[in-house]
Amino acid sequence: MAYSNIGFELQEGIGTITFSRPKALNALNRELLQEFDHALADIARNDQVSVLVLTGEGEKSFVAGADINELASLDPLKAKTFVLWGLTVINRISELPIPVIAAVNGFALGGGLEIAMACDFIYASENASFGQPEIKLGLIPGYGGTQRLPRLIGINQAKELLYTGNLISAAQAHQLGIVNRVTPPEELMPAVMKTAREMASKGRVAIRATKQAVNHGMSVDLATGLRIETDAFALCFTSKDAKEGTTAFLEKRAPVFTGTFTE
Ligand code: DAK
Repeated sequence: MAYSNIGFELQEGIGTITFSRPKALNALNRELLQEFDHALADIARNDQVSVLVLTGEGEKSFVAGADINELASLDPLKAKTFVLWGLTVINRISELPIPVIAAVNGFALGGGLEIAMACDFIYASENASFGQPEIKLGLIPGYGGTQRLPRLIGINQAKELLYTGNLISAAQAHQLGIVNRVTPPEELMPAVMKTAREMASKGRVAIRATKQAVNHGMSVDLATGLRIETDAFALCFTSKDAKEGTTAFLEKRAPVFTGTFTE
């Protein structure tokens, strides 16, 4: 599939998807979501991609939310179909077996913040801003904002952002725990790539097991979460990476992980 609303490149095992509708501040229209959906499905099947980075074209915006032109034309039935499909697309991010970093280079609003929150973590440039402004449109978030934001920053902080629709700066988002790291704009991608390379050098089976244990464990009680971790721990021993990692340590050399999800 040829893409015209996103870009994709793969270098040294690190895939980068760039949201690319700069005239609309990379707002999510149906076509962009279709392309994004397709790219995520491809990446899920591609053993060459060890880490995925999501970012926006230009210096102004990551994603300025759902395309308001399209939202304006919805009726209740279309709204439900559209939002369910969009949510499926965004859930693909958290379900990918590899780490996904959001490199937020500007506005991350509405669906943009929801995409970023579905990633494993967020790095942001100093000029980034964040918000769930749906309330100003007479709407509520449709792609997980009422659920992921309170889980990320706590119920009370989330309600204030959701009820006011106010935007917050990268520094405030960092303070609230939405963002892991804030950099000057020109240092954002180098910082993201450095972390991505560090993760790409690790065993992909162990990374996958970690992501599954954390994500599945967070939605259940602690005892169940600990059982999930136990099973994920045991799963690591089905891979040659566990042997390689422990042997390399004992032989005082760097490990070379080659395990795949399908071995
Ligand atoms: N959709 C469409 N076009 C957008 C857009 C958006 N979300 N955001 C910006 N643009 C367009 C502007 O219309 C403008 O286009 P032209 O006039 O040049 O043709 C261009 O991008 C540049 O924007 P501005 O001129 O406004 O630039 P400023 O720097 O002055 O302001 C801004 C930047 C990001 C503060 C402002 O553009 C803004 O407030 N944008 C809207 C942000 C927003 O409210 N986003 C939507 C969040 S709601 C659901 C499905 C999904 C959702 C909900 C329900 N169901 C199916 C039920 C999700 C909803 C959302 O994400």
